[in-house]
Amino acid sequence: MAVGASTASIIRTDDSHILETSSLVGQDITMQSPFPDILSEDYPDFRAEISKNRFAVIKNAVPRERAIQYEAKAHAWLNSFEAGLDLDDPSTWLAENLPLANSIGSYAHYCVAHEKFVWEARQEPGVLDAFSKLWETDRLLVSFDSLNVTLPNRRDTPRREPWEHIDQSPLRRGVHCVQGIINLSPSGPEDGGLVVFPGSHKLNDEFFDAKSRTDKESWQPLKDVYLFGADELKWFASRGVVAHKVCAEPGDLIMWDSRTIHYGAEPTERSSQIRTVIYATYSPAALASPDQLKLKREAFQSYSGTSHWPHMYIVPRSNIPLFPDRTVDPRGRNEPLEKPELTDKLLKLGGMKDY
Ligand SMILES: O=C(O)CCC(=O)C(=O)O
Ligand SMILES: [Fe+2]
Repeated sequence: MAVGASTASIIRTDDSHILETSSLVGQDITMQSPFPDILSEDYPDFRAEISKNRFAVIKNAVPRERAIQYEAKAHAWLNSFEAGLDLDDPSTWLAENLPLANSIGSYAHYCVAHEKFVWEARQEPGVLDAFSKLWETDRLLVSFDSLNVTLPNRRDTPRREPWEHIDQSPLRRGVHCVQGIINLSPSGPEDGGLVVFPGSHKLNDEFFDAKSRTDKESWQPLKDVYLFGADELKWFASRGVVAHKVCAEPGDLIMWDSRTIHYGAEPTERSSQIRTVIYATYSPAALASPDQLKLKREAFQSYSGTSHWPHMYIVPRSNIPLFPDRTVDPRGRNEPLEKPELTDKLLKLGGMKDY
């Protein structure tokens, strides 16, 4: 696994994920899955569904009433920045009343990845059970990912266009990462939520193998994301791949294979539902290299978020974001509003304590 990755050095940046890979260009450095057989349609539970469709909704992984409490905490967090914001009054839903979002419209700065309620949601037994079952171990790491609170029909900003992508480097082959969304608000057909393209994962290898050499040179082993252009999507569409909006209720856990093309859809103009989700992905701790674990620990200690990945592709985010004109946001934070209780479980999931 990870042939060549150790020769590369990570340059830390804020929102961009740059890896120096000049020494890798031109080599055959595809990395096979450490778990080629992890998904099978023979399982008697949600794993069969993930195997077949590459996504699944695990109902009530979090009891509904606790999900509603996490949603309230998320909204209180959003309200902690500007007095002018009132989530019941859409006329106040303006950029100047909101913290800075990242490139996908979610909140990754201000130590939010280490807020108490986020850590509590990540330690929900039903969520841990699902990932433990999937990976056949309870020795897991969790991602330090972002919080998404999407306000529908914002008046000050156009609706985000679909941004179809996968969250696995084209150099990685097979299942390396299964992502999770802890869903805290209703997500019906018109509401904001995950859109997946079932079956797309089966076509990725063929698609990427056919790409030209110059395209391939831009791929990086620890840059686990690939954004598809309109023409590229046509290639998938002509092979029968179509979009599917995943619907879910508060407390449901959505899981999907990172090789499945997907994006987070904005609520349509017919929805008035605020979308609130926590991104949380888990993978076996044994897969983390010492270098990546070191980065993860540094991120933990500085309350930083990283990427969607728990054990690799650890890209620490600054907690003091920059405005578009590159000036520093004075609302930047060095610690969460409410610190989590550092339980044994939390420290292990966070990579701070060995199993
Ligand atoms: O917001 C979403 O539903 C999807 C976001 C996303 O692309 C991801 O978590 O990888
Ligand atoms: Fe994604």
